[in-house]
Amino acid sequence: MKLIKVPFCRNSGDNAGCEDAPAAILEQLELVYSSEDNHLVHPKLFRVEQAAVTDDWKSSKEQISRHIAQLDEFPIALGGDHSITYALFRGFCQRYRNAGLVIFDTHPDTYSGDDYLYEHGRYLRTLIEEGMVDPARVIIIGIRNADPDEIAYLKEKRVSFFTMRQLFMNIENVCDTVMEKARGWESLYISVDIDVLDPAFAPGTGCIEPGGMSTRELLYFIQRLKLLKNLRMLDIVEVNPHKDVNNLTAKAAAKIIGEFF
Ligand SMILES: [Mn+2]
Repeated sequence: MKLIKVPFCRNSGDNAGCEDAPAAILEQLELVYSSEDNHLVHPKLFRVEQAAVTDDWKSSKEQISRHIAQLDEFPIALGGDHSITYALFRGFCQRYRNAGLVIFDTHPDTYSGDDYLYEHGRYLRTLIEEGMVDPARVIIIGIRNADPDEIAYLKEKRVSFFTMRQLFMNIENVCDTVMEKARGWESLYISVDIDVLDPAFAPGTGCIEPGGMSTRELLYFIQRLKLLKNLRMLDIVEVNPHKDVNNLTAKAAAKIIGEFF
């Protein structure tokens, strides 16, 4: 397994400092001794690489895409803000065709403003608009407090999404539906925006939103989704160590990584 540090924060606005997350998450990973099915988690079992990012988005996105395109092992990418998923997924698509995305996120990230093409609040819309991903192969889980225009866009493009409220009513059913859909894709990419978690579990992120998932609920999804044979890559984004409390958020991210050993 490869852990790819992507210390890039495109918009310093609400989540400045999230470029420091890869180091913080790796530090917490040292304290994860096993996955919950009791597989050893140990530095000898993974390699850490860093994508050659700078302050410049244009060159950084090329570097990130190139880095992912040449990998031959299961990678977990550590952001950085959600804009990096644009570049990561683009590189991923050079290796795998007909890829689908399962995204855990509070927000749809389909903001319409043209000034924000690659921002973390719109990266998904740009992937769809550029034809990088078929919207029929996108599932978003955990939405709450979304801009109605963004929801309208999801509906127009027929993107599947599940709100927190739907999850609360029946998490098992939602997971069954997601599994059934995702297992039919040629390859699967999972993106975890840590703000999908309730701020009680993950306070260290830029856009906190009450009423989210517990770490336990996210683990439930991850432990089931990781069984899918077509799963090829995962990213974890929007962790911000500067806003964290007692490393809770970095620890949650590290625990998710630990499940892949
Ligand atoms: Mn996001």
